[in-house]
Amino acid sequence: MNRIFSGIQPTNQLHLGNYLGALRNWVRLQESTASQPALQKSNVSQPALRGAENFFCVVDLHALTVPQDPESLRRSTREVTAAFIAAGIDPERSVIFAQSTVPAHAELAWLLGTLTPMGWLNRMTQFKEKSGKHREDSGLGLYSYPVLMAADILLYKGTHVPVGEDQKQHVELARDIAGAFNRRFGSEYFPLPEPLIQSEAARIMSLRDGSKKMSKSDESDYSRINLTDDADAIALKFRKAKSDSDLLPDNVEALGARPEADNLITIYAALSDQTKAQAVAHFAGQQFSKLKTELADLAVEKLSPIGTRMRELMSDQAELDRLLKRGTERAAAVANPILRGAQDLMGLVRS
Ligand code: AQP
Repeated sequence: MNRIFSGIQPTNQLHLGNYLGALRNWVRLQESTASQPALQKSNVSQPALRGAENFFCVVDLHALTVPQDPESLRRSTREVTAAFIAAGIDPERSVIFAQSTVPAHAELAWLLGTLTPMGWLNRMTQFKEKSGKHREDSGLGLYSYPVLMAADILLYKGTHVPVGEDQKQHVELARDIAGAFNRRFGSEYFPLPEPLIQSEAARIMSLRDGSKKMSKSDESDYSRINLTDDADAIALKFRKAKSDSDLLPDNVEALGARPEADNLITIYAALSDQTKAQAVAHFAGQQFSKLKTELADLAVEKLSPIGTRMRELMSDQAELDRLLKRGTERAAAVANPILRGAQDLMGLVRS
């Protein structure tokens, strides 16, 4: 049985990078379990995932690896749930839940942590980036984040993990940990999960600095387009986006030396479902301002319905909580027997 697992941290509002790098792809994968053409549209070159089960998780335990205000975390958890649904994840066809409501995630993470050499974790670039100069003061949770992520995936015997380019290293670590478990306990218990990375829009960059990833935790709100931004905010942010003074090039290779132009062309191509080469051809020889204007119009057209639906969903917290609870029950029904199987293999006595 193929199982798709992915998650997003409720660390702040979701942005265009989360949408193009993750959410939109999840929706297409969800559709692909019923129809093959949608999968092809996602640029994911995988055999049919028909019949796969989808688990989409609000990974609140991961969010806690950096300091969170409790009230903001609660709000973001519901807001991210609303974003999943508003973007097109159907809570009936896919399982949507909050990570901390299925305690087996934390339990399996402990078990897997006992098998994970520190040398593997020392190689993780996200820890290096997030801990920065304060490595010694960083929490253990930030360091062991990839082990929890491995547990998230393996707890469902996940086979496919749609993520942006930035998370590929963590999925590869999950494969290594699954392999270590299987070798140690003499069984092919966990499948080796595969990252599903779409080729275009895998890494959307900050609007203020084309060398930095668009991120929820960037101090500047002008660095990202939030899914709840209104038309004026979207237009203003694209207008203020960093640019250069040259005309736009007529070939994709020339974008290599122009990170900001590359980023905006990538976003335009992704939102208009074109290849980058098609988008480049469309703007060849034009001013940067033309790209910004067309991009703003396109982004408003694609994102406004999502923002509107999110606001509607957020106005009925009881219904959101009901949907999350239902997701928790469905997730736990799959996760708990898999955790018990791992405990048995490891020799733990269960009452
Ligand atoms: N800029 C991006 N471009 C493409 N994909 C992205 N993703 C995140 N940023 C981009 C993808 O979104 C999914 C969820 O990511 P996450 O929120 O769990 O963690 P993150 O990658 O650390 O995202 P942020 O926005 O940078 O959050 P903070 O600032 O809280 O760390 C993943 O599939 C990711 O690849």
